[in-house]
Amino acid sequence: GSVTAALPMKATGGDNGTIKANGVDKTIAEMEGNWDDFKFQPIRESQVSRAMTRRYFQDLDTYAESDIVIVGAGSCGLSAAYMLGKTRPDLKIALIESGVAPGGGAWLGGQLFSAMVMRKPADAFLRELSVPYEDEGTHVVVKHAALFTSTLLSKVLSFPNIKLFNATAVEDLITRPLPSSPTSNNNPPTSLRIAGVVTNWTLVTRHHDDQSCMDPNTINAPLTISTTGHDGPSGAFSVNRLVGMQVLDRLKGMQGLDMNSAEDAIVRGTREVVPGLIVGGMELSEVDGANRMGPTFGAMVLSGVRAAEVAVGIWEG
Ligand code: AHZ
Repeated sequence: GSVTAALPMKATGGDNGTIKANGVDKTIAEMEGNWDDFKFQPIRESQVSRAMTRRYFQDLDTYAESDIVIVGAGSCGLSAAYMLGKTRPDLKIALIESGVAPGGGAWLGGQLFSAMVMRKPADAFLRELSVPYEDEGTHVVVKHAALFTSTLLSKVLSFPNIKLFNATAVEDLITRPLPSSPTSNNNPPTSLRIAGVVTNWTLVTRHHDDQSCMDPNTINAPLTISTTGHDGPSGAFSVNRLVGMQVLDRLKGMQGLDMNSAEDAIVRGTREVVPGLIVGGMELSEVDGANRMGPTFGAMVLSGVRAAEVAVGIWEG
């Protein structure tokens, strides 16, 4: 039908759409005061279904081969996505978030309080996003963490080369043996590279115990950035999997809270932990035995910035 026909799809991802009025489109001011004979444009239900499913399945097709997969859309993952979306519009970036709502722990400060603290120099990232803050000398304060997270999220979602797949869990990693590490029938490779992720609807991932035969989907990508947070019901996913695969001996485990050492350690430690897998944010504290920092978010955003920089460096060889 004519309504669904005007959807340009590019190989690098969907088109961002348009918000240009065509001259006959009403303004809000024209609607105000005229509600008695108010009527929406007509629609057939199938048009709604097709508008959603066509785009989604096109995205699944497009991003089945991604350039970079980011696992976890918390403050670190979103910051990495923002930097990659901005600096490398030529790359296809899939952002996989197991929750319905992206943002991880960044919708509130600590103990359900609203304000978000960032120690300097992470205030540079707030200026980059044009998020207003109060300057308290060594640190800055955003009046509500949701202002930071929603602004970051809206910018990330606006990049044409980033697709967020939410309500989608990464439930395994795709691996390839490194040339120096041949497989035998009895032994797993001693070293391997990560070559993408295995995904499933989160609702399915949570029901593998009581439903069988619900196999996953996959995304191939030469680089994965894992930012799934510290250990918990679903955190530290990729690094725990590396231990399960005997690629890492063990995780040192996140240490107690020390803001001063914790934030520096996470930013400094952000790196490619095994070939093809960069780890950032609090997931890294589980690998390195770094302290936690609690409700101060500068290390999360700068770890995201650094993870993006590491990814671009590897990409460019
Ligand atoms: O839903 C998770 C969250 O949004 C998502 N995630 C976890 N496992 C996943 C999987 N597949 C897809 N298998 C998955 N998504 O990853 C996101 C992690 O966000 P986060 O805010 O927990 O992590 P972060 O490292 O960006 O920020 C952590 C901030 C801190 S510090 C801290 C402390 O010191 O106590 N606590 C938090 C929450």
